[in-house]
Amino acid sequence: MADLEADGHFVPVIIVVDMQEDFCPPDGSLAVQDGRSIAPLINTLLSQPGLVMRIASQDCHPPDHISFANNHPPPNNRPFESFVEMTNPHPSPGRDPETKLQQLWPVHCVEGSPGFAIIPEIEADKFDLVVRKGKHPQIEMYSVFADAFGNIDPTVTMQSVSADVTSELQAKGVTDVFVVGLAGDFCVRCTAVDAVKAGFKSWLIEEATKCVVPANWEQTKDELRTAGVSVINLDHPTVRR
Ligand code: VGL
Ligand code: ZN
Repeated sequence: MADLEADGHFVPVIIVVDMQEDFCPPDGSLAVQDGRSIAPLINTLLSQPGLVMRIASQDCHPPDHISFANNHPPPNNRPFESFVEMTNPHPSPGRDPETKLQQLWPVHCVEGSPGFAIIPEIEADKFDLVVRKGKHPQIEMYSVFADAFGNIDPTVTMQSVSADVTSELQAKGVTDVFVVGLAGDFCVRCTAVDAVKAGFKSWLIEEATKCVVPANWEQTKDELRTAGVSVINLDHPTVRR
């Protein structure tokens, strides 16, 4: 990471997103192809000196979470395929549209279940903070910074997430956020985009993520770059905005 310090002031953190059993083969209910294989690289990144914080997130849902296909009636309840309307239970004027289409998933990462656990291949003792997100039954939360409606009021977001990550990073004077983990096209993408929105330089390390739908990754990368995220490769930490 030393070669990224070009413009002087560099206070980096890493956010390791959702390296949980349910997102990993062989048994995860929402297993991402080769998801487990990125653990050694993530451990290497975690041991880089100079990181002021090492943060993990855990997807953390109640059994009645809106994203679970089996919480909706047929026929529109096919995991991966169906979408349902999700309404912001905390409307506030002048904000994002108050309904969104929510993609449905198999039951995953139910708090306390085996699939909720961070995989043992990850050196979890290195984390300073473990953030649990997606706790509110009626709201999806892919990003560790904000829920699907962009709610930012702590009285609202703290029903969804266990920590106010933006404030934690600001308190440490963080400049740069490195995002890795699972899944590249969902929680990693949303976290990297929201890091930009929160005012940080946001880097997504391509070799340290895997996608639910790998075929869409090239397009996802274009969208990430448009949103201001630097998608980088470790052997070529070149920025293409
Ligand atoms: C995720 C789908 C549903 C993720 C979480 O961690 O990318 N994807 N919940
Ligand atoms: Zn989830």
